[in-house]
Amino acid sequence: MALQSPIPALRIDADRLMGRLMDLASISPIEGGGNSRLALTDDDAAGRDLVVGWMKDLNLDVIVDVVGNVVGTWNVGHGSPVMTGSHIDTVRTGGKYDGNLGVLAGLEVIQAVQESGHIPSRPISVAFFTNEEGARFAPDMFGSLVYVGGLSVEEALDTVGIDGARVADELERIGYNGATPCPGVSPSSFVELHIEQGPVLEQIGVSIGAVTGVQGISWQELTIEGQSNHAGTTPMSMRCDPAYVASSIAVFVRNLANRYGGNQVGTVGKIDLFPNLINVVPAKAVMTVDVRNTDESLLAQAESEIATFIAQIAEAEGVRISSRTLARFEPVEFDSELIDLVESLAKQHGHSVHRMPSGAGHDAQMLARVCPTSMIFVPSVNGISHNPAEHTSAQDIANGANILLHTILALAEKKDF
Ligand code: HGY
Ligand code: MN
Ligand code: MN
Repeated sequence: MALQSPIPALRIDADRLMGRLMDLASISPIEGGGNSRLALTDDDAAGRDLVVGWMKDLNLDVIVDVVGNVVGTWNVGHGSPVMTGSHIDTVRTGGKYDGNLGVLAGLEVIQAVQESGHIPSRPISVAFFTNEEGARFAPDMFGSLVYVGGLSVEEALDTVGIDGARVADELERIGYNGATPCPGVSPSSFVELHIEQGPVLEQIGVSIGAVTGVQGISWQELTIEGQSNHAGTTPMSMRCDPAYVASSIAVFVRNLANRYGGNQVGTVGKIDLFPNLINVVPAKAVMTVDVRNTDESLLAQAESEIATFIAQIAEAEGVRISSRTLARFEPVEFDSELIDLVESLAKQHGHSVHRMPSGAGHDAQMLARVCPTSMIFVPSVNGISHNPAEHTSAQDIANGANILLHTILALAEKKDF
């Protein structure tokens, strides 16, 4: 029998949800209307404190685990909880909605159900996971990966960020070095509401994305060591120039992604030169390569081609290149029954709906390791994200939150997980 919401007429309080989104967005605002709350910074801590306060206002049982993941649970019914949530850390030039929407919509769902007087058959949890972005500490989906047992607590706590800070020290400094052990409680199911962060839904004029899975992700850091020298006196034939090599790798990655086509993407988002001066051939370059594909064999092939190019150009230019893997996650398929549920609820509510994979990484891809999981997407205006201009309309936000509401309510009545 297909899953159904027990109270289909219920709706979330859209104004209350928008109010909380704007309150959270008022913490560490940046020019252009976005946010900068890198994981485990004071700004992240301020956001955490605000959301934990809202969880406590709803009388949720709030736990903080050993890597700072926070889970608020409405302990009603029986059995393992239906869980929703996302993240509230942002990239340095983040928007208001990436991650924040999933956490605050989950909070709103619980409050709307509490106020309706309906008692779900299962507990309902809303979580925010530590360092989903991976921008300060790699890998991304860091906290949810530890939560599901995919990264050891010891390794996680010892992780050092791009600024030299250590995760354990930062957790302690901001007061989120919790006591609850990881791996955490496996929910009966997990569903995450998130902005699409891409152009697809807007371009096809569809309101809801029924997310089928997440593409594979490969992150590596390359350290390129050459010969620092004088920009004016050093003949071109004598140069071992890390900046030239880093730039060549960036061009190669771009051309490879265009050559593969399809879902292949490739990004060089970070190149640091040392000493980074106008009249010095650099001694060193440190750069990152992010390549992704929905097809694991193509992703592996891309990694192999890049490795071959790196070896060739290192030889030709006479530089030494070392590589460090920062993240490597294979593509994830979500649960077909949950995808069907999201799709049918969207149609029942009169929305157009489109099945699609996620180009961005999400905590849901980690929870999918331990329970049936899916995601709900809402459109991103102009497909913009990881940018202060990130925007999703209030109507799309309300649509997505109402589909999340009834997805959670239906899953809370499902006995045979
Ligand atoms: O990189 C990602 O896809 C995510 O935003 N962490
Ligand atoms: Mn996100
Ligand atoms: Mn993000």
